[in-house]
Amino acid sequence: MNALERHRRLSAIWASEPGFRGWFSTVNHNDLGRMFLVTAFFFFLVGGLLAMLIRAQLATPHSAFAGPEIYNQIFTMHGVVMMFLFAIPTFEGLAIYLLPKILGTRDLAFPRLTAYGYWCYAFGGTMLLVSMLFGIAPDSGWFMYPPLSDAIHSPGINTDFWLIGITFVEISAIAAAVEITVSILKYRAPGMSLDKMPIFGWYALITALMILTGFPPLILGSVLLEVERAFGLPFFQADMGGDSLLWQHLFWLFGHPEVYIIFLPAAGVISTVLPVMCRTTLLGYGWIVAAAVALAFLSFGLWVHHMFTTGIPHMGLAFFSAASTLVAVPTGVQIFAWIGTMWRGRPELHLPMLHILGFFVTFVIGGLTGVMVAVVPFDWQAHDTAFITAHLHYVLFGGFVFPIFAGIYYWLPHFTGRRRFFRLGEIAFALVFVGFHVTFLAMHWVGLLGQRRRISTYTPEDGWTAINLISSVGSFILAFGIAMILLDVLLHALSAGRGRRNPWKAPSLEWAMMTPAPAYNFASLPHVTSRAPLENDPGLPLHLATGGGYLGTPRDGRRETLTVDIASGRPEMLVVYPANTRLPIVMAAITGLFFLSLLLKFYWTVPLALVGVAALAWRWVWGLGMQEDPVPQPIGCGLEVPHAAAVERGPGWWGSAFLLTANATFFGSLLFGFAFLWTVAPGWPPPEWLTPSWGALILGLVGVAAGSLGMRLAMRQNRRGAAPSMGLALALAGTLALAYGCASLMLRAPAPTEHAYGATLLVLGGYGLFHAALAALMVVFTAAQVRRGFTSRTRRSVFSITCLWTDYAGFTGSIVLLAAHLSGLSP
Ligand code: HEM
Ligand SMILES: [Cu+2]
Repeated sequence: MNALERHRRLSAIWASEPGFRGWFSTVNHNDLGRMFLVTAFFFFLVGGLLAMLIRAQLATPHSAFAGPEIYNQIFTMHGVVMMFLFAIPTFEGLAIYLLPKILGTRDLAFPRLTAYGYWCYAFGGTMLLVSMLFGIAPDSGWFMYPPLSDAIHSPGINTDFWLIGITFVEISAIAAAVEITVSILKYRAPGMSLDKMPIFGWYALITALMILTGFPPLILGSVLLEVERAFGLPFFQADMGGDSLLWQHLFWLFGHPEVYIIFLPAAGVISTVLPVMCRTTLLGYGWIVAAAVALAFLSFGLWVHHMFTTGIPHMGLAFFSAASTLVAVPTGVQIFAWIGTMWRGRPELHLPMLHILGFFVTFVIGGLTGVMVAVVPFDWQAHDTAFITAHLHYVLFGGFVFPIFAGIYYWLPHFTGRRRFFRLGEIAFALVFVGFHVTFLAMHWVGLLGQRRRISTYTPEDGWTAINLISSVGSFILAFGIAMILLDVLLHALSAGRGRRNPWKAPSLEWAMMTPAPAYNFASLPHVTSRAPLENDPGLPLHLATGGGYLGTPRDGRRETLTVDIASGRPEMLVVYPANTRLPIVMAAITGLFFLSLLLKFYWTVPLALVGVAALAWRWVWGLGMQEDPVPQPIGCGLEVPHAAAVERGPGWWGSAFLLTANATFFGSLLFGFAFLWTVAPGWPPPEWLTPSWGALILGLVGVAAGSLGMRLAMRQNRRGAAPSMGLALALAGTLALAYGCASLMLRAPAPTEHAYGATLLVLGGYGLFHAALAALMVVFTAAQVRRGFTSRTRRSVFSITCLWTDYAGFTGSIVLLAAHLSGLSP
C-alpha cells in the first residue's frame, strides 16, 4: 500500500460526516478542538464588548450610559464570560486539538466524552448569553457572595442563571480534565516515557489534575446556594446556623487554583514556543516540571488571601500571607528558566515571540503587584479598589491572553496549512500592548486614589476624571488591536497561500503530519526515543506516512490506536474508538433540559431528564460490549498487544478513577462545609439533633460490606469461569440497603429549612443515596452484560469498573452515615 492509498483508506475510516451536519455527530478531536477554540474566541469577543461598555461607562463622571442595575450585570457578565466561557475553554480546546498530536497518537481517550463536553459548554454558555439578552443576567459580581446573592437580597432569576449555567458549563471542564489526564497518562506514542514527554504535556496534565480537584468546591457551593435559594435550606444564613463565609471559602478554594489553571497552560505554550523562537532547547526541563507541580500544590493553600478583610484570626493571616509570597518562588524558577533559554539561544522576533515578550513585561508587573497585595496591611487598603482590578488583569491578560496569542500565531500554520503574508499582526500587537498598559496602569493609580471597583459612577470632585478617561482611551486602542488580530487571522485562514510543513523547524511531533491535520493524525504511530523526535530524525514524517510505524495497516474499518504503560511508554493495549454518533449532543441536550427545569422551576421535568440521561448513558456504554473474546493483535514492528476489552484496567477504569477523584474532592468539600458550620457558624448548636436510628445505621453499614464483598465475589466467580450471579445479587442487595440507610437519614433530618444542621444532613444523605442508587444501577448493568454474553474470563473489565463505583459508594456512604449519627449522639 503506498502513502496515498493509506491516506485514502484512513481518511475514509476517520472522516466526520461532510458539511455542517458533521458538527453534530463528530467525535474527532481535530473538529472538536477547533470548535472549542472558535466558540471560546467568540466568548472572548463578547467579554471584550462588555469590557468596552464598562470603560465607556467609567470614562466620565456622572455617566448616564448605564444605570447601576445594568452596570452590575455588565461587569458581572464580563468577569463570568472571561473566566468561565473564554479562559478555561480555550485551554480545553487547545489541549483537545494539540495533545494527541504532540503525544504521537490518533485521538484522545474518550472521543464521545469530548463531544459531550463541548455541547455542555455550548448549551450552558448559550443559557448565560440568553439571560443577558433579556436583561436578567447575573449581577452580584463574578464571585457571587451571599448574602448579596441569596434569595432575600437577589430575589430575581439572575443569580440562578449563574449558579445553574456555570454548573452546566463546569461539566465540560470536568469531562475535559478526565479526558486529558487519561490521555496523557495512557495514550502516548510507544517509547515516550514520561521524561520524554513534551513539556506542554506536563503542563496540561497538572492543569487537568487541578481542574479535577479545584472545580468541585465551586460546584458544591453552587449546588448549596441554589438549593438554599430554591428550597430555603439555610446554608449561608447566619441567623439559622449557616454562614455566608462558607461560600467565600468554597469559592476561593476553587478561585485561587483557577488562576493557576488559567496560567499553567499558558506557561506550557511559552515553554513550547520560546525555545523554537530562540533556536535552542528548553533550559531546565526537570526544574520547570518540578516548579509547575509545586505551584499546583501551593495554590491549594492560598485561598484565604482573598479573604484578608473578613476578620479571620491573626495566625491565619500570617500563614496565608507567607504562603502567598512563597508562590513567587516556583513562578520565579519558570521565569528564570525562560530567560536562560533566551540567553542561550538566538531569539528571532517572529510574531509569536513578540507576544511572549508582551507576556514577560506584563506578567512580571502583575506578579509584583501580587506580592504587594499578599502583604496584609497593604491589602486592607487596596482591597476592592481598582488597584485589584488592575492587578488581576496584569496577571490574567499578561499570563493568559498574550501567551495564547503567541500560541495561536505559532500553531496557525498547523491549523490552516497556510503561510502568513500580511504584516498586520505586528501592528496589532503594538496596539494591544500599548492599549493594555495605558488602560490598566492607569487603574492602579485611581485605585490608590480610592476608586472602588464595581461602582457605576463617580463625581468630578473625586478627582479621578482624567485618569479614567486615559484608561478608557487605552481600552479602545486595545480593542482596536484585538479587532486587527481577528482580521489578520481570518485573512490568513481564508486567503493565504499554502505553506511549508513545519515552518518554524520545531522538534515536536505535531509537525510530523500533513497540515491541516488529517482526521487520523498519523498514518502510522511513531516510536519515540527522545524529547525532540523531529530534530533527531528529519525523515520521520515520510517514515510515518509510508506506514513504517505502528498500526500502519488500516483494518476492518476500525479507528485504532495504542495505549502505553504510564511511566515507561511500553505499548500496552490496542484501543478501538467508537465512530461518529449524535449520542453526545442528544445527551447534552437532555442534560440541558435538567438544568433548565431547575432554572425555571419546572420540577416535574427534572426526574424525566434524569431518567433520560441515565438511559442514554446506559446505551453509551452498552455499545462497547463484545460477544467474542478478542485475540492479541499485531500492531506492526513485530509486536502484539492485547485488546483493551481483555484487560483488567481498560480505559474505562482509568476514566472512572479520575472522575471519582473529582467526586471525592466534592465529597471532601461537603464534609469541610459540615465541619466548618459546626465549629465556626454563629447559630450552633442546633435546636434539635438527629435521633439516631440504629436499625438504619446498621443496615446501611452491613449494606456497604455486602456491596463490596459481593462485587469481589462476582469477580472471583467470573475469573473461575462460573456465572457471577451470587456475587452480583449480594452486591445489589448491599447497595440497596445502603440506599435505604441514606434515604432514612434524609427523612429523619431535623427541620432542614429551619437550621443548617438539618439542611446539611439532608444534603449528605442525598449524596449517599445518589451514589448508592448509581452503584445499584451499575450492578444491574453488569448483570445485563453477563446475560447478554458480553463478559467472559477474558472480557472482565466491566467488573472492575463496577467494583470501583460500589466501593466508592460504600466508602462515602459509610462516612455519611457515621458522621450523621455521631453528631446525633454529641449533646
Ligand atoms: C479585553 C480587555 C479587558 C478590559 C478592557 C477589561 C476591563 C475590565 C474592567 C474595567 C473591570 C472592572 C469593572 C468594575 O470593577 O467596575 C473588569 C473586571 C474584571 N475582568 Fe476584565 N477586562 C479585560 C479583559 C479581561 C480578561 C481577559 C479577563 C480574564 C481572563 C478579565 C477578567 C475580569 C474579572 C474576573 C473582573 C472582575 C469582575 C467582577 O468584579 O465581578 N478581564 N475588567
Ligand atoms: Cu489568589
